[in-house]
Amino acid sequence: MRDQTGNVLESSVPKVLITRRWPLAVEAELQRRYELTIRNSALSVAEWHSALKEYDAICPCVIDKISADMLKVISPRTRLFANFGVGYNHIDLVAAAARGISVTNTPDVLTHATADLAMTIMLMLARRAGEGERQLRSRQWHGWYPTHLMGTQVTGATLGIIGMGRIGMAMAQKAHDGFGMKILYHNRKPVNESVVYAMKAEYCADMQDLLQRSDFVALHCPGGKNNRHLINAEALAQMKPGAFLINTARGDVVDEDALVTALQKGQIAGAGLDVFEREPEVAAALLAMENVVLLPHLGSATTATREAMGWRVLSNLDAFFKNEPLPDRVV
Ligand code: 8YV
Repeated sequence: MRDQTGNVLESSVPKVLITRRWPLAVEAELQRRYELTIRNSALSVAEWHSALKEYDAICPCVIDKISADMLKVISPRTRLFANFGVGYNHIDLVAAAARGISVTNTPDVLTHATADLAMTIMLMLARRAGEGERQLRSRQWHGWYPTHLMGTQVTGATLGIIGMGRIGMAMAQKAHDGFGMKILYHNRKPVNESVVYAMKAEYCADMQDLLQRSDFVALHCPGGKNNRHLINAEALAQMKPGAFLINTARGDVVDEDALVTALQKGQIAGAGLDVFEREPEVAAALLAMENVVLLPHLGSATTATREAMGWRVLSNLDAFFKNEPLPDRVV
């Protein structure tokens, strides 16, 4: 739009940047409501700085590491980071708040998709599904025999959940109701929810207690500095030799080098990882191990869930630009 003298006028439609392609239906709706820019590759520090001067809201995702350096812009135009995802350990919240930028996330909508994936990994690990498929596809399967790829029974085994939040609870419930598993959990404090009582989940104030008693240990706590390397060499040494570790939370919760050593020494039976410490890099040693399930951060990757995440971001953007309370405010 131009004024009477022909100067270009700033549009009153908020300018929004999404840093990657999103499900098409959500992109289309964003386009209808906002002046949308879709970026599909990583932004350099300089590009972050100019984006902060140009857009009213930026919608990052887990691969956009928004450090204090990225935010070193005086009076940014950006007032909101509407994150596409529930985890926000990739955003320096203190630096964002110091610049007057609010942050929102997308809780609830990815709970079941992520818990389903944790179940998938548990079953794959226990029943050596990846190993079997690799064997068959490489034409190394020469027929049935009684001791072929014998695995571990999931039904009736003990599952230890570290981080009994939404996703931890959903996995516990699926494991308990569907597979008759005994549930142990470690959390900052006991969870006062009827579903937790209904499945008779046992609270382990001491994580060591859970590690020593679980056949499967599933991580569902947030990433970031408070939980960095929560699962280190000492923790791994507490696990049963026949136990499996499952991580669909954040890569930095596990000391990946210590995990490799524990697997090499046979201290634990295997590990299933959907997230990695140096994502998308994966330790070469892990790639070579048959008793390890490796997935490329698929936790929330269903069509319905990724769309729901997009709609959830949209509702935060809409609330923000209408000056309404943010449904999923983090800071
Ligand atoms: C998302 C996730 O796909 O939401 C999260 O925290 O880990 C994933 O399931 C990712 O964060 C997208 O930004």
